Amino acid sequence: MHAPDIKLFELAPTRSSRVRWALLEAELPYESVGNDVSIIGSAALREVHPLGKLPAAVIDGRPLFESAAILAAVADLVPDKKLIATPGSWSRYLHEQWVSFAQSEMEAFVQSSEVNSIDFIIPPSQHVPDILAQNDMFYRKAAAALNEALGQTDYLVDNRFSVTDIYVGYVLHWGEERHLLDGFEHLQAYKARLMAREHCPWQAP
Ligand SMILES: N[C@@H](CCC(=O)N[C@@H](CS)C(=O)NCC(=O)O)C(=O)O
Repeated sequence: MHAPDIKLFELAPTRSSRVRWALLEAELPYESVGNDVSIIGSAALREVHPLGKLPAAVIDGRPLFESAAILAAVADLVPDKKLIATPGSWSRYLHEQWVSFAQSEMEAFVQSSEVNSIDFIIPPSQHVPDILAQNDMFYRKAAAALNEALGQTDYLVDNRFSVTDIYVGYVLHWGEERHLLDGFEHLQAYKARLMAREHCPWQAP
């Protein structure tokens, strides 16, 4: 296999850390572009991501955005590492299931809470503070279901660490900042399992 040429637009604490972690697990070298807040919305990033958001990647000259898509592309580059279920297998659909679940039922709500409480994305005059309690309620509803699932298994797909866990783990990491994992012992144990891994880039909140 030729070594793929990979550029990652990133900023350490953001969702781009998912991709950084996957690249470290994959042992694939890459060029880090940005790692400074000025990269967000820049002309260079907009050439790869239409909204100028992170992460974005260029793999062998082909642009790709959305952290879930980039994780899958990276993991598929190194099938021997088994960082994602085989394409076409039922396990791959379980990967899609948990990524979609985490994205739509959990991440969307913490993202909305963040947008409505910091002045970086939109000015405070546009904040809707009343939305925060509702966001927390929806997040915790989904977190309860995930907590139950993780009472049965250490990792989400085939009980083996994969990029599915990197994707979902970040959603938990984010929720933990808002104390949304309180009372969910299986989620806390899972999060601790992920944080104990050598390449996990996240710091305890
Ligand atoms: N669904 C996207 C989210 C991308 C996203 O919103 N990234 C944030 C950083 S974590 C960003 O670049 N925000 C800047 C902005 O909203 O202008 C993904 O997972 O890649």
